[in-house]
Amino acid sequence: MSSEETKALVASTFRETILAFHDNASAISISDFFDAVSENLLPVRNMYADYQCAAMEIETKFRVLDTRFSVEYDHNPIESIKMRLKSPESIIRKMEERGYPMTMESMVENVRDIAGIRVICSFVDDIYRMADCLLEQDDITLVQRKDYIRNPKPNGYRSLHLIVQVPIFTEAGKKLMFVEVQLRTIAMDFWASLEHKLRYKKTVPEEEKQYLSAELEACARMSADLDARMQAIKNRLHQT
Ligand code: 0O2
Repeated sequence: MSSEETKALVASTFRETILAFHDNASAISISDFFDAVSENLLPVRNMYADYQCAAMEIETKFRVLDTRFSVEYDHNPIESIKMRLKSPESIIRKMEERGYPMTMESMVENVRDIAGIRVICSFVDDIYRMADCLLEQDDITLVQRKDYIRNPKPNGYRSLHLIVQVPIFTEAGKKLMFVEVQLRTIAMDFWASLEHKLRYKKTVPEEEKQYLSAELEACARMSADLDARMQAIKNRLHQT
């Protein structure tokens, strides 16, 4: 079934349900109506709950590492952790752009960043240490690693990306879930948030966009230099 056909089928089923309720409006209580709506949303809520649990597992692992490091080395490698679940619109857009079959099975297999964790570290070496400590854990499987710190994107984007698989244990048994982990420094995160705004702002004229892209590229170089110098200071402090 094509994506358009699927959307049409879901929309017509939903419309029929609403109309059936509407035709019997005086006989049906509002709570039965909302119960019926939430029951129909259950598969989607279940799916998101699984991804949320997987992201929570990874987040906890990083929080444990941060706590252990603070005791062992008197240093907190992690500044903050952000979690996000990809919206249904973004999932569908990605599947359409990549030409993946528009089925649930294909979504689960191909869209591996539905659950995302962003770990903001103080220093570049913390990023690699945190990544190694996560990947050493025997319930974590590394599926893909992209090192945009050693190999920044042409626009200057830097981060370490991992796609991992982590088990979650639910009332229905064990499920292996994909989670995307992005590790970056504060400077990398600051840069990426601004660049993200430029990328998604549709109203910027082309000439202005080129100027801002060049400025962002220059800022990316400065932020890489800042990270390197802060790391060097930390290393020297550590030796004294
Ligand atoms: P959002 O809204 O953040 O989720 P792949 O899935 O590996 O085939 P993909 O998805 O391009 O290809 O993977 P990649 O390169 O690892 O990038 C995934 C995510 O990294 C993006 O997610 C962004 O969050 C971030 N990212 C990658 N490149 C850039 C960049 O140039 N600038 C900024 N600001 N962020 C970047 P999404 O799905 O694009 O968006």
